[in-house]
Amino acid sequence: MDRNLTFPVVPAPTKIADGKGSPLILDAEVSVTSNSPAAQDAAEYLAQALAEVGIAATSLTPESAPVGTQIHLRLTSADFELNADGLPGIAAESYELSITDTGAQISASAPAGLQHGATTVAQLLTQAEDAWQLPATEITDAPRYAWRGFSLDIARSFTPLEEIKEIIDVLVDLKCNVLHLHLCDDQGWRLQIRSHPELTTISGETAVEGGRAGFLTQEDYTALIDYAAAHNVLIVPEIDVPGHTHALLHALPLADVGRQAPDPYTGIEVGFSELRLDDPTAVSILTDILAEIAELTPGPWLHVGGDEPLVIPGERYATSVATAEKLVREVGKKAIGWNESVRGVQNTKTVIQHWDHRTELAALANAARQGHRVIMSPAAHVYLDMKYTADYPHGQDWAGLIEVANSYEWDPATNVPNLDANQILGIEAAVWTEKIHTREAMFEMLLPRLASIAEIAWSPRPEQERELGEIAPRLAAQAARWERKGWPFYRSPQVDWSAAE
Ligand code: TNX
Repeated sequence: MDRNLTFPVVPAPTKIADGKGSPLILDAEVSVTSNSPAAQDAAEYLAQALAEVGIAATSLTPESAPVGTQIHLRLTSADFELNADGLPGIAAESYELSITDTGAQISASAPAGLQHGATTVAQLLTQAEDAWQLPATEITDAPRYAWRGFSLDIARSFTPLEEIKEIIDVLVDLKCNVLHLHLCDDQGWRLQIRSHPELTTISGETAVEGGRAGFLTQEDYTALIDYAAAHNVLIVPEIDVPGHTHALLHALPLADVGRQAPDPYTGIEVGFSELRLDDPTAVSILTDILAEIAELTPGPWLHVGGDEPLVIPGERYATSVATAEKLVREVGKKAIGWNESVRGVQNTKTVIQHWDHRTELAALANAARQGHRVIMSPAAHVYLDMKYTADYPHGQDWAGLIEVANSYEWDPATNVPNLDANQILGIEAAVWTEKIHTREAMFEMLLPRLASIAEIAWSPRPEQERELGEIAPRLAAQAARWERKGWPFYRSPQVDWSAAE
């Protein structure tokens, strides 16, 4: 087995040098030091991870004198900026970690790299003879894809702010860096919009049957962005149009296209609603919404949905997509659209998010050939609202059952025939919440499968096809950590959880 699979780290690091020498024993005080104030978030994160298992660790500012064992965070560059995609980029997320029996050092050219080194250290901790220790090693690590995301549907069933922050903690632990928020759908509207308060005063109160209602105030949303940014995670908001818009139409009846306010929708069917973007009132409402969200969102993206236009005539759908794409540009952002958007997009800067294995594959490959970049979210592998097994209590099964093996044994570079792999920006997993209504269920859907997907997104592609056996022992090794953190996970029979106990 490759050396880089032997340590209990998920996603597997790119390169682990042979660890010779004695481990670093952490039985006394530990100082997490750094050479720059910009390293402070990562230093605090690491000190907290050490403290979580009972190690007497503190993070120090660059000026203070260290006490006890030192873990040093070294920024090798003074200037780092997010790139045009709002991401640190592959070089800035890379890091080196060196551990000897006297101390450890993480070096990186940007805070994001230090953060990733810190999560590796946290996962490398093992307990031996009453003291925590780290193995002697040299790790050089870098992500395969720049975009390693998770899409969370807070529209069908709401996820409150504190739970979204916990989900960000999970993303960070797995070196993921994008949280895409599906903010509205037929069943509810989840972000306060000051120019149209009815969106949340009315449709913030509705949800799918059995789901949670509620919404994020603009202060909540900003707090979420700040929390994410401190952990090097980019927030991508989605306003899904022209379909999936029943909650908007329920809150803001558009009389001039002949609509009365329809009743709230609490079912789980998709594809029946339409916001008519050939109507100036609808366009002006959408403009207000996108402008407000653009103002609140530092990241460069506005996702405008475009999925499942099942009742919308083809030409009108294509024009609607082009209109939404243009409005996004006018408020100074870049657009992302689901698969179907290839029927209407005009600008090759617009990113296409692939999800449906049943349609649009040739058109997707063609769009990539024209220059569109693609985010890979193939439902059969990464839609984590799919059940693990037929009798699993939560979730759906329209894209098939996704046991841990299905989440691991695939590759984005070969998933869509004739898709130019160079156009793949990265991967996004998703949880849709028609049937996921509690924190417990959400975490069980995520873990362990999100760890598999994070590994595909981060670790180099192996020469052989991936096999579950490569990751299973390392998933088992996370169980004790997940339990300590209070993160529920599914004890899939495909993983021998006792191996790590
Ligand atoms: C398909 S993914 C959808 C969602 C549903 C999901 C359920 C996508 C772009 N559309 O509206 O919630 O399936 O798994």
